[in-house]
Amino acid sequence: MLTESVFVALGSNVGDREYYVSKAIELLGGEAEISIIKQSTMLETEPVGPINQGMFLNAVIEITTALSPKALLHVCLKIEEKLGRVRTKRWGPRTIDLDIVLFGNKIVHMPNLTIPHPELMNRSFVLVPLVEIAPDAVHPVTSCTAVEMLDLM
Ligand code: A4P
Ligand code: MG
Repeated sequence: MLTESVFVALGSNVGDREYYVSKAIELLGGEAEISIIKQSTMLETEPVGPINQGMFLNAVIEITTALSPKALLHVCLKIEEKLGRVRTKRWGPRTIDLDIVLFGNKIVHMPNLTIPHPELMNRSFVLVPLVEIAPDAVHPVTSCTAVEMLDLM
């Protein structure tokens, strides 16, 4: 049963960014218990954070899934690992980041998983594509919609 409406943010700033974002979406959709519902356009964004790095390509997708948050995180980490692997002897830089932004109205505080994503309200590179596909998506803690969160920035 596919019940929960979940939003996943994708970001890439290494290599063929468009390929990595598209491939990650394809791999998520290929999972038996995940259906892709909507996909935002890919936005080129300035890197946020302290490290001097290249421009990002960001997107947000809506999925439905029967997986638990923990099981979905496991799938995301598996896809990151698959796409992040450089075909040399050692691991290269991360090519794709998959963040679970919202998971229905669930609130999760586990050692390795926080939902809603703690930085959601501060990140236009997530809020802009989220507003594009789900302007009325609600943050279960603040009750703000995606549009309101973007307006508050
Ligand atoms: N984790 C906890 N909560 C979650 C969640 N809701 N979704 C844990 C996914 N993972 C979650 O490690 C992330 C770990 O966080 C996971 O193992 C999981 O157990 P990581 O992805 O290896 O580390 P990271 O991505 O380097 O760190 P972090 O803090 O997730 O970085 P961010 O916050 O993702 O920032 N600028 C632009 N323009 N666009 C970007 O996409 N991304 C970053 C990375 C920085 N600047 C950016 C962008
Ligand atoms: Mg991350």
